[in-house]
Amino acid sequence: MISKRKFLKYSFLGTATALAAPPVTAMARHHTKRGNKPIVVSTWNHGGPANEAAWQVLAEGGRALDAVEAGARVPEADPQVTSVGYGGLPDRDGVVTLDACIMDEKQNCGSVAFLQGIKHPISVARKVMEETPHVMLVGEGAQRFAVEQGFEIENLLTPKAEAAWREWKRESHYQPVINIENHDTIGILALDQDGNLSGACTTSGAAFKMHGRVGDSPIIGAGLYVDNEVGAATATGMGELMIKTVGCHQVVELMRHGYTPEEACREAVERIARKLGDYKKFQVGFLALDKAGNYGAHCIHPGFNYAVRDSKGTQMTDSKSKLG
Ligand code: SD4
Repeated sequence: MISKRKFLKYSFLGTATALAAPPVTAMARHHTKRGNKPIVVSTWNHGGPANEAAWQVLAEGGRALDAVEAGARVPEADPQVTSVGYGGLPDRDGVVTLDACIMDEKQNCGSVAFLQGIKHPISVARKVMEETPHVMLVGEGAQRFAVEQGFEIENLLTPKAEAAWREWKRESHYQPVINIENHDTIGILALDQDGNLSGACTTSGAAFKMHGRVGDSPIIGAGLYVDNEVGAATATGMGELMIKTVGCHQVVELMRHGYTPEEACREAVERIARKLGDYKKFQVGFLALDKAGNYGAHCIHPGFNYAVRDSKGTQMTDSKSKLG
């Protein structure tokens, strides 16, 4: 007897194959037992401390939404993390501009983009979600809203980030670097004791980007997506590739059709590779968590890693990659 889940998976694979998608049936799986909750997963080495903050919330029976916000705030406040929040590398004009979004188990979401001078964009994104009828605020409007909500305007450009920008300006050569210092955007996904999922994503974006550039991280469906029936996904790397393929929405939809989190992330990378001819120049990493607490990742180039925290403890895992 073929189960309904398997039937859906294989019928979907049949359709996908007809559309030239290679089947991904023979992959190694990061399958944990059903019902591995609570659990939190997040991108890169800075995911470790972020997960610990999230775990404090989850272990006490708190909500996944509170957990992912608490976790995302850790690298946002850390001046040593040059890709998120305070201390983030600026754009070409020397201005730190931040992108973030958050999504809960009820399909609510909030987002800020091109936000300046506010250390915790993830908390502003949550305020957008909870205190406005909108999903996304950008730039000066987002900053004004943040101030109205009690956030302080601060100088986010640290001496370290400014020095890196001055060094970059000597040549002003814009070439995205794969696995910059082996840490990048934080995307964090949690499943709480009640079995609810939430996610958050926050970044200073691509270093030395054009002024006004917005990446995938604040775009629901591109840098983050949560569907409480199925699972959640987040992304890191060159955001333009995730926006062009609506990557995280795709990962969640693949899980809906029976792909494991790792298989779904792999297929999202494969789709980028099939559609975007210059994909080898960039890094992209997807990380996914399903409703049962199974997780997995996939990326283009080796070097992307992620942190997992559950009742068994903390672990860092290197993602499998398409190349290398
Ligand atoms: C962006 N995905 O702005 C984010 C940041 C990042 O390599 O991960 N950059 O495209």
